[in-house]
Amino acid sequence: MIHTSVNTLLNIKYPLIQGGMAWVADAELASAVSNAGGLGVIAAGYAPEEWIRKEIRKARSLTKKPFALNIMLLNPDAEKISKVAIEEGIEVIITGAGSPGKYISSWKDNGIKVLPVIPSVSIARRMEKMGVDGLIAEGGEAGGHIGELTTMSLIPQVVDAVHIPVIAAGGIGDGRGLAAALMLGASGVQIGTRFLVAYECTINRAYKEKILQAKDTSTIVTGRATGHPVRVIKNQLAREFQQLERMKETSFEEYEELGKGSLYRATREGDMEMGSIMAGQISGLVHKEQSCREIIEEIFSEAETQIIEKSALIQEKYTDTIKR
Ligand code: TUI
Repeated sequence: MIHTSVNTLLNIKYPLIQGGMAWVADAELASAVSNAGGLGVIAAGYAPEEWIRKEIRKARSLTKKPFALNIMLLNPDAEKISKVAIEEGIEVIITGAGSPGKYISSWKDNGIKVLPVIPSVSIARRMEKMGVDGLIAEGGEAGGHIGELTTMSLIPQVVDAVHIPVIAAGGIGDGRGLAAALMLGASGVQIGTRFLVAYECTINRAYKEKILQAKDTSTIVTGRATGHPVRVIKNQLAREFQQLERMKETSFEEYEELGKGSLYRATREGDMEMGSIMAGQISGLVHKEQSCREIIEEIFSEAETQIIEKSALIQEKYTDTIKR
């Protein structure tokens, strides 16, 4: 069994956190992941306060296990969402796209564990000083809003810089990815893209088909010029974003106008041309639909096999001829 500090910290069977994907991660997905032994996550994203409260209550009715709320800090309503989380007795808060500094004391006072997503060593250090419980270090292979570094370079550098558990995210989609993340020093993984095609994931059918059909080069990063780079599957909207970026005079407002509501259009309405199909580079590896339980159990059994096989290579004194 793969058992780390993350199992103990979060009181879960497998050190795996589901990605907090906005307009994707609802009560149904979160409770399925938690019931399967991972940490399910409801993503607040840009959703209305009442939707968030309703999903938290629904998840409580679907699982007795802990689950998290992901608060995307670019949302101007983050303060209100923080209040909802406290009122509803959320056990774990994951933050993205900003610093949770001003909320930490009230979250800690309410016994909430805090795990920020971070894209660099300097931000990791700053958040450790704020008293967070662990860090989710996310490489640019991930879908959605991303940082500059790759998972391979980011994880070991963050692990060396801090004394709290580090969870790896970005580009991890199977047991090999999990085993590699553990080798880099991570104590767990956060996986998003693979759960997009879970039976319990309620997004539009067309979105799932895009992931199932994706290949290694299907995603691109748009919005670097705005300072908010976002990884998406290529489509008409992504091409229009790229065109705007080539025209230097394009204002931030023009980007915003093109992006507004685009994630909802893709995930819920199935608009595959003018919707924003956020997904990670590992989409090319995701070929089959499964239940959350099948996904998680397969990932962990594959990682265990990988670790046992690779250590057998060493024990057999093949140390200088490792070819696999
Ligand atoms: O947040 C994400 N991924 C996301 S959020 C999202 S919703 C969205 N919709 C439209 C446009 C943009 C986003 C879709 N995907 N990942 C976590 C993440 N956090 N990646 C990078 C960061 C991050 C970046 C800077 C965290 C902290 C940070 O700086 C904090 C500081 O103190 O400066």
